[in-house]
Amino acid sequence: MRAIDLRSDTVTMPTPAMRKAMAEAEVGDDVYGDDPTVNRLQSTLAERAGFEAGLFMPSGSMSNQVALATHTQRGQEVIAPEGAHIYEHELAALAAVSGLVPRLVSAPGGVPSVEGVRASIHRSIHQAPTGMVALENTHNGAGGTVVPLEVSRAIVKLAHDEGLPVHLDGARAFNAAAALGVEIAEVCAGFDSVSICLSKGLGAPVGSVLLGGEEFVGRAHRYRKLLGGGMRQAGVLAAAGLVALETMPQRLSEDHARARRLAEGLTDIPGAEIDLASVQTNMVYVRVPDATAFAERCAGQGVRFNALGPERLRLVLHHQVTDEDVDRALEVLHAQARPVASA
Ligand code: TLP
Repeated sequence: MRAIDLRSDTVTMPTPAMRKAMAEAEVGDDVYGDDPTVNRLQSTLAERAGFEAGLFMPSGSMSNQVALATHTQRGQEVIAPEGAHIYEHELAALAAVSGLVPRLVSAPGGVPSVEGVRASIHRSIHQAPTGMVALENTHNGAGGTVVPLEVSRAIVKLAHDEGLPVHLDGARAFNAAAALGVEIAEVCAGFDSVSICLSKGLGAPVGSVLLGGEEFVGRAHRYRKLLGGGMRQAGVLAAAGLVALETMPQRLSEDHARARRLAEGLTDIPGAEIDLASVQTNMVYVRVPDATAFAERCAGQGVRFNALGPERLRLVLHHQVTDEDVDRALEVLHAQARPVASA
């Protein structure tokens, strides 16, 4: 029986339309700016999201780190919400590559407060100066939660009033747009740069696009090269990204509906705790007593998901997971759950 893979939306395979577009892609040397398909991907997403320019990147991590490097100077602080991917999951690249220090702000449900950001801005001679603010929407570490637009707009305004640039890790910005029922440009409005991934819920095999103004993207180009991200005939990959942009955003709400059904079906598992309010897009986080052993038992029954800590599971929905898969996942998780030992 086919395994059901809920480890991440990064596990998705390219669709037949993507593979066809890849085979037929017109290409050139993108380090010289000569790849017409890469250029089309960059301008298509930039226009749709409301930016002057875009830069195709091999990964979301590189896209974020190039943005941080381009916006800041060494020795500065980056204000970010607790649990931010740029800090938790990018191997301290912000320190190793750009010489930055994170200043994490409390973010219940993935949403930092304007006051929290304001209180974290440093100007004193005794402290590392604040160089920029970074937000994440949806917020992966909080369960794929959506940052309300009024909050992100207020934080962007505060940062700009303070003369600070603001980057959005919008790896799943299309999921945020789908959950909010708005266009991607609204999620991105006001930010100085946004990184959008094509290889998560949108299903392309590789890539992310860093969006910003012409001048910013011009400078970002240098850091992409510095990090080894110049990709030559990358149109083969960009072609899949273009198909992803055309065909996938409109179906993300199906993943969100399946995530909700999965979450609701898991609430009665003995010993499991789910905060249904945090299930806003395509992720379900569950607290269980022995997460790793539980995940291993379920993997043995063909349902794969990640244990993120001793008591935390993450299950991620994506275009390869059907309604029947959700039913089967529910059966397996119920069957493999162990009753909590009574004291
Ligand atoms: N997230 C991955 C893992 O790294 C945790 C996942 O499975 O969710 N920003 C956000 C918000 C992300 O969730 C990710 C990937 C990235 C950036 C980095 O993207 P890649 O993997 O393309 O470098």
